[in-house]
Amino acid sequence: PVQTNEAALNGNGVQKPEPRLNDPDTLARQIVEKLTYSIGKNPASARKYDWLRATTLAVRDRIIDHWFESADRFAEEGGKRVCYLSMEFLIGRMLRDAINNLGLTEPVREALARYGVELDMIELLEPDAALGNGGLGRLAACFMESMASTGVPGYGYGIRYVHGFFRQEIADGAQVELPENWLVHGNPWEFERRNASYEIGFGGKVSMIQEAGRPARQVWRPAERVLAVAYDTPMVGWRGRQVNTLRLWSAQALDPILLDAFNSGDHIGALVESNKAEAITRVLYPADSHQAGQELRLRQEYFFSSASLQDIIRRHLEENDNLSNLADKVAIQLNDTHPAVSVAELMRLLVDVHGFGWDEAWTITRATFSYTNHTLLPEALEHWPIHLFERLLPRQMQIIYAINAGIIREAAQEHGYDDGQVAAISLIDEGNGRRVRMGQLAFVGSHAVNGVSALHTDLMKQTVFRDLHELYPDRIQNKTNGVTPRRWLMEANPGLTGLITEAIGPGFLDDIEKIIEIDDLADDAAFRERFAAIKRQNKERLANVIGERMATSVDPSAIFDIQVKRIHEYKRQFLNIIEAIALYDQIRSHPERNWTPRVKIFAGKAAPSYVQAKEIIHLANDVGRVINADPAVRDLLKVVFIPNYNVSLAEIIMPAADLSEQISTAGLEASGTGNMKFALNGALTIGTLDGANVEMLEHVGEDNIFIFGLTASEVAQRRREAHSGRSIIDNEPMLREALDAISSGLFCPDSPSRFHSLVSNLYNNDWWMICADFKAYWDTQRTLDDLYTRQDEWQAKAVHNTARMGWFSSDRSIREYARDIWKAGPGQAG
Ligand code: KOT
Repeated sequence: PVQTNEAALNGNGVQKPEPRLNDPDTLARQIVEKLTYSIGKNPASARKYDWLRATTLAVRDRIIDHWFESADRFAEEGGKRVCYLSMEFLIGRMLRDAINNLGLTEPVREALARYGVELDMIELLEPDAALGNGGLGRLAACFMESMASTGVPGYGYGIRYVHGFFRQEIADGAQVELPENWLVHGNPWEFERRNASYEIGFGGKVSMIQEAGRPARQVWRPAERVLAVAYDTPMVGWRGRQVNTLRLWSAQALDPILLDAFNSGDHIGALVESNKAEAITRVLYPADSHQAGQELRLRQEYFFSSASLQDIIRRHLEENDNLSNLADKVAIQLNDTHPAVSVAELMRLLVDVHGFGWDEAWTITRATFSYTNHTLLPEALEHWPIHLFERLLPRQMQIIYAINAGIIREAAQEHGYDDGQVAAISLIDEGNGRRVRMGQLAFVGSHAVNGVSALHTDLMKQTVFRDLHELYPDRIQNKTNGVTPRRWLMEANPGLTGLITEAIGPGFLDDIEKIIEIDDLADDAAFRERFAAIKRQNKERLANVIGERMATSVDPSAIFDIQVKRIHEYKRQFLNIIEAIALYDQIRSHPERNWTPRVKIFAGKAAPSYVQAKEIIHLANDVGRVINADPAVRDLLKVVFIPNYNVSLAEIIMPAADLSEQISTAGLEASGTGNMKFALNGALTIGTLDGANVEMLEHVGEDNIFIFGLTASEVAQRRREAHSGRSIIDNEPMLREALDAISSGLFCPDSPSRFHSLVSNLYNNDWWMICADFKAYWDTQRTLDDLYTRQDEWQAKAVHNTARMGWFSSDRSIREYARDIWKAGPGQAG
């Protein structure tokens, strides 16, 4: 019999593993143990990929210890939990983040070095988990990390897409989309939880039933049912103090092989059902800031909302007698309207399944939910055709009508609303073919609604939610976005992190706002030089990536002027390209002038169906090909488009920028978060008064940020006046010549008319104010050229940027949500 050590037995008589030590010897031993017994290789025969897997498994063991401790602590404390419902989590690679937060970076590096394996090299082999499109999904990932780091018991709920965001290649200058396959080699970070699975219904009928001695109630009998199966991924907080859970749902057929069909020889028929079910979680929709109106998308939204709510309710009932205190124990945050059907689904579960009266259920629902809006763009606001909604979710549709009737009754009886005012707040848009407005549903079903920057929140009150804001004036509040300093400073920029640690000690690692202590060092020439030397190294690293991936050489002493983000007309990559062409033209016309060398770097994906965005990508590539090959510019200007922008590429790009382009048409970028990552890493910003740029200006000071262009209210004014670009172009020779160059086919001799519609849109309309803002943008760029020649001044401003960006940490955002909206987490009564 196996000898058990008394001291190692816990209360249940179950043997507990020895605590794992974190020295290089122990780590080396355990990594080799994983290599041997989990992977079946010995150190001599192991390939790089085997070492990655073995290291991941050894690190994972330590995470699991902390994970159980956190779960036990939450259960013991009985405090309020936060559930973050998001269709997207753009996590990126996980190993470096986990190792960093556990404080294992150096010991693991040393352990692997003993076998001649480089940690930095094997980290690159991990697939980049791209379960999101851009800003909204990356914010969810930063929030998960910050909840674990600030002690909030946070649970992420989302979808386990088999195929994440598509891979982008550039062929002859154009975007090509290829399927992404992050799970092909398995995923060591996830744990399938077969015991946490729920039935999700679609379609069918609703009927009233009357049982003896009970009130009549509605019963939904779905025509189709699929199974949602949970996969859990641990999310490690700073210093491993807390490990939270990201629970992603995967769709499976209830009966994977319908035995009847199979036995009768209909193999194909048997598999159709399971294919249809599994299609729900097969692929991430790649449309950012544009509603994907397909039925499958609505199925995805309901699927993960219902599974998450059933899970939340089940856990609540394991710990409580009934659901009447749900809102005291759980806060549910809706990340945009993608999970907004949850409002109707929770009502259904409370009323139809758990027997609550309507009014009490509504009180519980509103107290439980809160909703974050991430865009004001009309084309991105979700509104589902009633006929589709009704066919797929008949009972939820009835509930939405009933919620609407209640809101309208209140508005008419208590506030004297007339028909026009009622139509404005209604959950049903009667205008174009009757649709359910998901933003309105999320708003009325929540006790708090927030925007993601101060400007965006103000504009929400004035535009999309003007009428609901009038009816419920206390509901909207601001929560400015933030980014996690662990991934975006410590891990992406170890050089800068080391310098700051030497200068002010490690306190800023636990409280990033202490980074302000380097502010005075902007006046210290020796410090500035070291700061600049680190920037130089990071630029060399990026220059190497550009050289390897694209066979283009760029000079790290030039200004690295970078715009990386989704490609969208409102983000105005086109304005940046036009400026590059104008500069090209000026350099050729005035070779005698003292031009400051510049490398313009672009990266980002276009939605596959977004024609103009794809043309902009094509233009950037075509322009780069011509300019980079022209000996007349003598390396004074390069234009580079790096393919396949993702989180891992961002980690190399952010630390390497001198200049960050945040040039959206004012009023249209809800917040931006790339702007924060760049500035934290010491880039200066050229930007409009839009989104969080406004607050960055307040924090870094007007001498340290370069603001140009129309304000949001000026943009709105011009749009009302039916502004067009023609007269501006006629009076601005540099702009006209740049546009003429594009139209002439200079950059696309193979297909000279390729960009005609892009250019003619500027003449006829200029909806995005590219012509209107061109001159101010050009002038500001030339000011920056000049400043760059005075390196002392430039670097002092760069230091001020890093020093003053601490407030833009997602730890600060999360603490505000916890205090003002969730009433959960450290220091809250909950
Ligand atoms: C996409 C579809 C519908 C509704 C909203 C979106 C959306 C908005 N996706 N990403 N965003 C961005 O979210 C970021 C995080 O709040 C913001 O910083 C950024 O400005 C939004 O564009």
